[in-house]
Amino acid sequence: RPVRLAEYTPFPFVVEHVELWFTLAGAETRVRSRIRFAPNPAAEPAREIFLHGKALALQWARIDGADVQPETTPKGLTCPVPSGPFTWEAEVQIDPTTNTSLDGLYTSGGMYCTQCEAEGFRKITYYPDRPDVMAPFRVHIDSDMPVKLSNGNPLGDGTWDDPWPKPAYLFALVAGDLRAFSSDFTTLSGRHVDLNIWVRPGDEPRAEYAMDALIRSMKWDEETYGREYDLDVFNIVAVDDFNMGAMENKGLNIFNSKYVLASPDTATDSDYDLIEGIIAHEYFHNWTGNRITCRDWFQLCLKEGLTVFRDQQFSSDMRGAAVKRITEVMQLRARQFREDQGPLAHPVRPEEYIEINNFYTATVYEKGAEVIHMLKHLVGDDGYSKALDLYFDRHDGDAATIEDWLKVFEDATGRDLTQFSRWYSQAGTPRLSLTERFNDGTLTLDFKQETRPTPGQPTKLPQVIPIAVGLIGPNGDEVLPTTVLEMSEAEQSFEFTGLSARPVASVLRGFSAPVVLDRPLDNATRAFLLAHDTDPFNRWEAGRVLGKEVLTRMITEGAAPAPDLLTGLHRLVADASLEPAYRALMLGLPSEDDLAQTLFDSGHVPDPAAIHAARERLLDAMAAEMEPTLARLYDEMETPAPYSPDAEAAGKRALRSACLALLSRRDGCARAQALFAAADNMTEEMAALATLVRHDQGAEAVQAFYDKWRHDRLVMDKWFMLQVVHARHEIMAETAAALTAHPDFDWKNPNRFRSVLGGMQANPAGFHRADGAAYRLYADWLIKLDPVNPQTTARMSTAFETWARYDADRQAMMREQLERIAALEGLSENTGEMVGRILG
Ligand code: DPP
Ligand code: ZN
Repeated sequence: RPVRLAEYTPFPFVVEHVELWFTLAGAETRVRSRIRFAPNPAAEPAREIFLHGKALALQWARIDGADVQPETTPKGLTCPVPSGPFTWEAEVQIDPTTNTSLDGLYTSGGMYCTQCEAEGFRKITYYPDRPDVMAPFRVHIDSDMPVKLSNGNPLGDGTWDDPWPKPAYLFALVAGDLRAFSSDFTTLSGRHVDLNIWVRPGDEPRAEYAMDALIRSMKWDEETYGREYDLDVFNIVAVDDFNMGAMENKGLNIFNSKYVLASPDTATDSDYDLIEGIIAHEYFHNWTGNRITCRDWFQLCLKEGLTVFRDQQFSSDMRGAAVKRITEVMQLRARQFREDQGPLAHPVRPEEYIEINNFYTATVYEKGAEVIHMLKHLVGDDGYSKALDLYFDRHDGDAATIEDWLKVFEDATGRDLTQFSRWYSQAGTPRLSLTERFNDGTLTLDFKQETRPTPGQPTKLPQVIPIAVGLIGPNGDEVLPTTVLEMSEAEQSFEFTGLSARPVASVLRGFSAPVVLDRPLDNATRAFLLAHDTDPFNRWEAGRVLGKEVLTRMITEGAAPAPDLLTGLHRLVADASLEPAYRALMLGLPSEDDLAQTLFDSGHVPDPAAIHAARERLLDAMAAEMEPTLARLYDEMETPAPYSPDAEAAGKRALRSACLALLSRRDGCARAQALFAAADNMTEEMAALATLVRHDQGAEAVQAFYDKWRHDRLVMDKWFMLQVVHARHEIMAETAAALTAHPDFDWKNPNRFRSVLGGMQANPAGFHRADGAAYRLYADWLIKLDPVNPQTTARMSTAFETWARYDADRQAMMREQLERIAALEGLSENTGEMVGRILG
């Protein structure tokens, strides 16, 4: 039975204080609790209490010191209670050593750690495990582990006190043989904060970059949002077995070690970039998520959309706005548009769920951030600042809602956001179509918006769409700088008058709204924008759209690669006035998955092998057209030793790697062989290895890489993934199958599992091979993982969400696998819900 937003009721009690005693004793771990409850004045009075609890062996329970015998079920317990305040005490036994779900308290590589979001705390003790119940916690840890950590400030001897009321999902505990990489920070108002990143002995030097990112995040949040840290210590722990990227537990963030540990020889530029962004994200949650949390899980985007938006602003300040925006949009299209256009489409604020863990989605996170991006466009920078100040002022300490969030914008700016709020309730990506007219010095843009039906939402209402537009004159000069048009009707026209010649409009600059723009333009006009658009995002976008159109014609009409595209890209790549990172992005083509969706949208049945082949032909043509330039850039973009992860150096390496990939189509992989032998950093070592594998020249390098790195888990994840992603599509399934039989394929570790299975998804022509071999292999592994780790299984099932795009044979084969999974006895609710929704 689903949980519904409409059925929200407040909890009848408030929790005044929680005290927990942990005795960490392997399979016989004990948790004793003492919880002070009082009636909630904002709720109907209740004579009994319901506490969540899952897989707990209750030893005893008392209310106000007297033994009670609550009624227990697999989901929790119910117990009669006095009419006034009362103290609940209980002791449970749990077994973290066999907890492979990585949810609740579990062990990883000999250490104890927790993951409580969304509903893991109920596997630790009986408690009202819902985000609107907030309380201060004191925690005592009894264990022979040398390091014992929990939330808040240390009182010594394994005791921790967190004065800030928090929901149970922010609880954390860690105990293990750990070492700290330490530093400190003094806040604006003079609070001294000890900073520690806890890692396994020997890994300390690999935490240096994460610490640097943390300090920059703390400073940035003070300068940009006026938000200071509020405890005496901030701890981060790196854990090898983790379902998510990281978790923002109050004062004790827990991270997947992949997003903490980095050294030049083991981490790529993209790893450094991710570490910086995720450290910032979790830190920023301290205000947007922890101090102000969510009333219920339907409001997840309240904290996630906003925190993603904040970490994007931070990364943009650290690494350059244009490149950052382009990569955000690429991600959004790859994950969120794909979700929004398929059977899993759901609103940014969903209205029902069976398993909330299935809603940590690109829609809640990335589209949630885009909605804030639009809000900021609509109310301006000042309006946004005022609204955020009001939000922190008004809601500090609250478990808030999207209504609260929108209200601060209305109160701070005087704007009515009633229609805007549809962005939170309507699923689906709006399609914006544009036609243009020019008459007597007036340019008219006629827009239409349409959102197709999504599951449970057959009809859609018009949304408010901020459309940033600029006009470029025939000589390439900007005749109108960026202005934001506000579209709110289904069809709406905008006029620009007094123009002496017909300009070219640059539309949806900076990707001002998460929509699909459908604008018929000839190649020459697109090439003009590619050469002259003054908005760097749209300049890149012009190349992207042109690339998509050229590829579509190559696939559907057998056309040749268009010279407009080749010469346009060549000119840009050679333009030394543009940042290398930007030029590297220009060399990227639309992904195979993106092309499949585009073909489907225009009424074609996508053929994954044909898409792959067309893309290969276009890449060959690019390499042929640009060879001398690429060869020159390959040499010029070499970065001096020692390696530095900064954005400028990373940008050069990105351009160099892009050149390498194209040049290998001309030079028989000579450069890749040389680079693989000489590289002193993981970025280039991986770039070279990927190129070799792609050209079937990787066997020796793959073995050499293995011999060199087999001791390093994080590097081995890359080794597994790379071989699958870059395998020839004809043999991808066999490659993946062989890797899953490798002795180092520790499939219970989510990172390792994702390296092979995620790699399969990233090789669409291989995944959709006509004989269905990859579908079967993939489903076999989901079936194997589900009883062990339902959360990761459910998330990985999205590989099949695009089944409806394909031909009848592929559809039938994918559905057969989905039905095979759905029919399993004992299938988890997590996977059951996902598979059910995907099947429709
Ligand atoms: N740890 C996840 C995140 O930070 C869930 N809160 O987004
Ligand atoms: Zn988050």
